[in-house]
Amino acid sequence: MKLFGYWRSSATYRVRIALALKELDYDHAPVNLLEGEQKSEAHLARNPLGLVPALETDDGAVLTQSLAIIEYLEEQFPQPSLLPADAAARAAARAMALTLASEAQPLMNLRIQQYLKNEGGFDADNMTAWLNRWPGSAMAAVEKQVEKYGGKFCVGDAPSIADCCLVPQFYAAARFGIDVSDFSKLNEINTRCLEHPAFKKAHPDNQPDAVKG
Ligand SMILES: N[C@@H](CCC(=O)N[C@@H](CS)C(=O)NCC(=O)O)C(=O)O
Repeated sequence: MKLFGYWRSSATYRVRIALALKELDYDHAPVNLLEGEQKSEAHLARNPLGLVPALETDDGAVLTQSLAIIEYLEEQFPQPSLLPADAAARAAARAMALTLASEAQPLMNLRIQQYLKNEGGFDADNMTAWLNRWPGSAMAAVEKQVEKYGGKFCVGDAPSIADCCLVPQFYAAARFGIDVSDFSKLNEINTRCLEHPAFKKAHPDNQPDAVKG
């Protein structure tokens, strides 16, 4: 398999965590977002939305959308499972993943921040307020869900698709100044995940295209 992505992209990071938890090998194919490579003809052929990640499978299929890719990996490589056995817990894990991937991260994406700055006249303070208001409130909702379903990880005591989304969201929150100090359960789980070997392997700093310093 070949993963087209970017070291600091949250959505790519989610897929890297899933691949690492399932101990799957793959090739890295960096797409440099700061140089606009996501809008190149070659990448648009992979993903017409002009976003990363995209996963090329061993059969030559090219998959997009991080959660769809993780569900594909789950179906093709079921063990260890990233979905809880209990149906309600499984729905909770998917709900947390969706809240982070569709309610939080899209509102802090590069193209959105560029639009707010260049066409919306946002200065640094407006941007911080936006990020805390929208992605921050989605994270607050996940804190409540984790209070109900969480254990050592977001749902129960094993890493799931929800943790694949939580850790990249924390990484992005730190980069962009979202205050996470009220999210005590999420902080505890994020810290535990960061000590897990699969999450370490998937960390942005440990990627071949990482820019040091
Ligand atoms: N819903 C998509 C989101 C993908 C996405 O937003 N990717 C970002 C990086 S995390 C991107 O490619 N941004 C490029 C840009 O904004 O131009 C997924 O989960 O895969």
